[in-house]
Parts: sequence; C-alpha cells; structure tokens
Amino acid sequence: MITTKLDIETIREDFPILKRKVNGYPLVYLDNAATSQTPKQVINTIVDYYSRYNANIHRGVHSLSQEATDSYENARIKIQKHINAVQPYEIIFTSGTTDSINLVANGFTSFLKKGDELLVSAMEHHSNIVPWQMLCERTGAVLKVIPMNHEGELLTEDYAKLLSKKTKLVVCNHVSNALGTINPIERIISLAHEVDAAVLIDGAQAAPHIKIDVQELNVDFYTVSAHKICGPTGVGILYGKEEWLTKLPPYQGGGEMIAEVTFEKTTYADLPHKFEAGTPNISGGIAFGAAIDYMNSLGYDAIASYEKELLEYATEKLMAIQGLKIYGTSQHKTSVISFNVEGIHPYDIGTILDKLGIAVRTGHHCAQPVMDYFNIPGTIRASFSFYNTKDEADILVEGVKKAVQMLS
Ligand code: C6P
Repeated sequence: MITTKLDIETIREDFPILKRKVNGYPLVYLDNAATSQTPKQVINTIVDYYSRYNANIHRGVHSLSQEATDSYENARIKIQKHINAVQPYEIIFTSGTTDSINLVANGFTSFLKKGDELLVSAMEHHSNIVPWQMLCERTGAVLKVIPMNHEGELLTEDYAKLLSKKTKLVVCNHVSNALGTINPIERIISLAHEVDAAVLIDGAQAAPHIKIDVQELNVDFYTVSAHKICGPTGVGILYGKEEWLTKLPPYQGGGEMIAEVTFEKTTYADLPHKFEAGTPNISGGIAFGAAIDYMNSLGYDAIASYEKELLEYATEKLMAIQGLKIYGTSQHKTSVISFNVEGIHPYDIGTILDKLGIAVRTGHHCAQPVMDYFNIPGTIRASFSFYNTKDEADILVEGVKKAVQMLS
C-alpha cells in the first residue's frame, strides 16, 4: 500500500500556537504526550458551538437544544466508527482516561471478592494503578504486576504464568507514556480471555498514533483522552463491550442517568446515559468529534510513517551526545524519547531547554514505578507529533548540548 506523504508546512498552518515565541525563541513543542496542540478546525468547532447553538442536551424541545444534542450524538457516532465499536452506546463520554478507568474500577467493586486477582503492567501511568489499588482495598482482591525488561518491554511469558482462574481483570496501557513502548495487547487480551478475565486497555498514548479497532482487538474496555489527539482537555471516552456495560453498575448518580426517580426507588437509564450523570462537556464532546475528523483527514498510516522517521532521526542525533542514555529502547515504539544525561538532573536540562523555547516534560511522568525500575528520579521526555519537523529535532539536540555544556 502506498502511504500519502504529509505536507508538514501546510499542516503546521492549522496550528496557530506553533507560530508563537517562548522566551524570545520560536516555540518547539515536544510535549505532545502530555497534551497535543489544537488545530484551528477543532478550535473553530468550539467557537461555533458557543457562538451559534450553546444549549443543554437531551433536555429541551427548543431548537438550540436539539441542534446541540444532534451534534453531540453525532460526535459519539464518529468516535464509534473511528474505533469500530459495534454500537454508539458502547461509547461513554467521560472527562478523560483517568475518569474512564475510575468508572470501571468503581463498577468492579461488586464483581470482586477476597483473593481474586488483578494484573497490572509494570509500566503503567498512575491513573492505571491507583484506582485498582483502591478497588483491591475495597474488595480484598490482590494486585499483581506483569514485569518488564530493560528495553522497556513486557515479559509476556511471565505474564502467561501469572494468569489463573483467580485472575478477574488485566489492565495495561497500549503505549507507555514514559517509554513509548507499544505493548503486544493482542496477545495480552487473548491470553486473559483464556482464563475468562476481562481486559481494560489504557489507550491514552496510543490513540494519537495508532488506528484502533476494538472489535479486532476483542478488548472489553478501552480508554481515550481527547486532548492527546488534537481535541480539547476535559473530555474522553470509555469504550466498553455492551455486555460489560450492561452488567456494570452506574458510576455517579444524578440527572440524565435515570429512568425514573421516587424517594423509594430509582431506576437507571439505558446505555450510554446510565454512565453520563449531569451536564456533560458538550462543546468538548463535539470538538472531540472534530479532532477525530482532523486526524482521519491526515490518515493514520501517513502519521505513523512520518513519526517513525522523526523518531529514528532524533534518536540517532541524541545518541551521539556523550553520556546520554535513552530509556525505552524497544523496536516497537511511538515517537517518544525519554532520556537522561549522566550526572545531570533532568529538571535542570528541562529548565534550560525552556529558556530556549523548547517544551519537553521532565520528571517521573506520573509513572513512578517505571522510574524506580530504572533507579532514576525521572527523565527528560521529548514526545513528537506529526506537526513536528527534523529541524525541530535538530534544535532539541543543540539545546541539550548547550545545557550539558552549561551544567557540566
Ligand atoms: N499522561 C503525560 O504527560 P488524562 O490525564 O486522564 O487525560 O490521562 C491520564 C493518562 C493515563 N494513561 C496514560 C498512559 C497517560 O499517558 C495519561 C496522561 C500525560 O504522560 C499527563 S500525566
């Protein structure tokens, strides 16, 4: 298959923020794993919503409310089609991946008993650790860890040995935010299903880079945050198989999630509303749909092939810096480079890079167990998106060299 090449100069025109200067230098934005930038197509969708049809949804008979409801539900359908869910009501709007995971963890309270087991990978974000620890505290279930190696790859044979009839749930990220590793989730899911365990995949870092097909994956739950794929903050989704979402109890009580309320008893609404209490982030949901349209207009194959080029280029250049070590060296990686320079604290390099207009993240990246595994306080993380360029990779490399010179 021939992949069309991205026209990066034209694409960059879509992102007004890329024109700004920081500390007197043109912005080099390499913190895309924390949050991606927003194209004008998505910004305009939000402006249009507030300018023309701002209204509460699923409630009024008036025209504005119906227009807003239609747009919001249309966004749900776009997301359903994008990840190939069977039904639109298998898409639950949430405030993001963290919220989606907490929804499932809360619901599993009634499914687990003392001695049941949950498997979590060694390279999870805190969002995919802490809610499960809280679930274990509530139920007496036991949390076990799928180990990884020094390349930052999960040990699938060890994983297979951890699985048993006691395993009720396996949770794992599709892509590690701290290392960039793309995990073999197809195998993780199929092995879990052999012991009848459910699987939740945290797709926060995969959705910007990989086209997801939840039916092909046969995954039970999958989470996405809009702000990492060119959408707004404060909105995301939980995908759940219909059979699981039907079984799962509601997360929060309130308006819109009910069928009927009396002081004696409340009955709950059908999917997806059972999980969507209160007024949602309406403009955010609609703009999430616009972000999906934007990503698909570029094409995931073209995005992946260009980001691979950027990853290889930047990796090679950074590796040439003496004392620089990259964490996360799997062959299966997204365009994330986590690194340290011997004898220098990551925060100090990050601060100097910022003075040069280069935005990277430094620290533990909300993945402290990963840092503990490598016995480091944190890393400098440069995460590239499709709108970044090789010139920007060069600026990063020169910036790191300059920082090293100043700090040595
Ligand atoms: N990681 C990062 O800089 P929210 O905040 O709910 O949208 O996403 C949480 C989350 C969950 N899982 C993974 C793998 C993630 O990377 C994140 C967010 C950002 O790495 C901000 S901490």
